[in-house]
Amino acid sequence: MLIKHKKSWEIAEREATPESVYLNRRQIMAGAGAVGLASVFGSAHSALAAPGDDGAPMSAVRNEAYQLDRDLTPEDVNLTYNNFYEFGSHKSIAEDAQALEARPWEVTIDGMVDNPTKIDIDDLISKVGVEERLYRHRCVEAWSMTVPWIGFAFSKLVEMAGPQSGAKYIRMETFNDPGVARGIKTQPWYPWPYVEGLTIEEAQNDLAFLVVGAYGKQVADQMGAPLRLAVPWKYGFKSIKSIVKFTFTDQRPVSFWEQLQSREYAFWANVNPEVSHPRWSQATERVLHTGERVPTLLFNGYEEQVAGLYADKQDLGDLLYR
Ligand SMILES: Nc1nc2c(c(=O)[nH]1)N[C@H]1C(S)=C(S)[C@@H](COP(=O)(O)O)O[C@H]1N2
Ligand SMILES: [Mo]
Repeated sequence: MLIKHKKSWEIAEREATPESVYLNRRQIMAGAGAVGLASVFGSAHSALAAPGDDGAPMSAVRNEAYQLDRDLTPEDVNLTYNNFYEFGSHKSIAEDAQALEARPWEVTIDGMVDNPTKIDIDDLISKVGVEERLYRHRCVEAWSMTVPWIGFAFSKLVEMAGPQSGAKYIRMETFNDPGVARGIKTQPWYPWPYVEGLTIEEAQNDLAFLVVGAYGKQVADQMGAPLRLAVPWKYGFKSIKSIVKFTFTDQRPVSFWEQLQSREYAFWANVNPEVSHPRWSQATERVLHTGERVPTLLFNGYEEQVAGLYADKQDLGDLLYR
């Protein structure tokens, strides 16, 4: 096992957890003890995954329309190399991220929609259904991996919401609890909560995927439990983790990274080997588990599916990543 997991009662953030929740969790853990948590929840998460938290088995039929041109990244690599600034500005946040309580989890859909709603993540999942898709994942830092995501087309959520005619964008927001994510407290200079945005057309593209699982399990805390975005034609920072809210709006959202450094992390953020990041080239990428350097493809190889979205936006070049 690569990650040394603390038992829930050893997690330092327990002081910040309301006593009732903490006790309830211990009782649940005790109840599951006889069965053996490792056998129930799989090796990678074992004792850390309290029932109903991340890591429970999740099955889904693979949608064969989404094929990879390279090997799948091993699960342990994906579980131990993460960007999730709420838990720290380095890659080894996996252990601290276990403090995230991914259940129960309420998702809010509001703004310019006919059907504003608050829905429990599991009700949402049973309402829309899930499938598995193999996607590439390319970070603006020039590393890449591939992931067997489980989730549902973003278009299903858009349809549920019923956007009003003036709505143009969807603003997404991550949870913002410094008691759970220490990095929020220790890095007060960041504009929490993490925010990202897409146009409604982007969200309705077939490739835009809302993720609730990976590797046949509920998506791990460090990967953005219980609900994250996967927009594989864009740099990884667009794929916001642990989403609590979708707001439909006529105002272009200003994302977390854009607020900090708009020259480096533009709204559009489409993967483009010809447009360098101000501080490095985007022509190639390092495949995480092999260490191999390979050429980066326009739209991360998804040009056929998404190029049409940007046909009238060639002038975005100076905003980076057209
Ligand atoms: N809330 C939140 N979402 C986030 C981030 C973050 O720091 N906070 N990092 C982003 C970045 S830069 C990348 S590359 C991906 C990383 O996803 P992974 O850890 O599953 O590879 O998540 C994105 N989503
Ligand atoms: Mo990233």
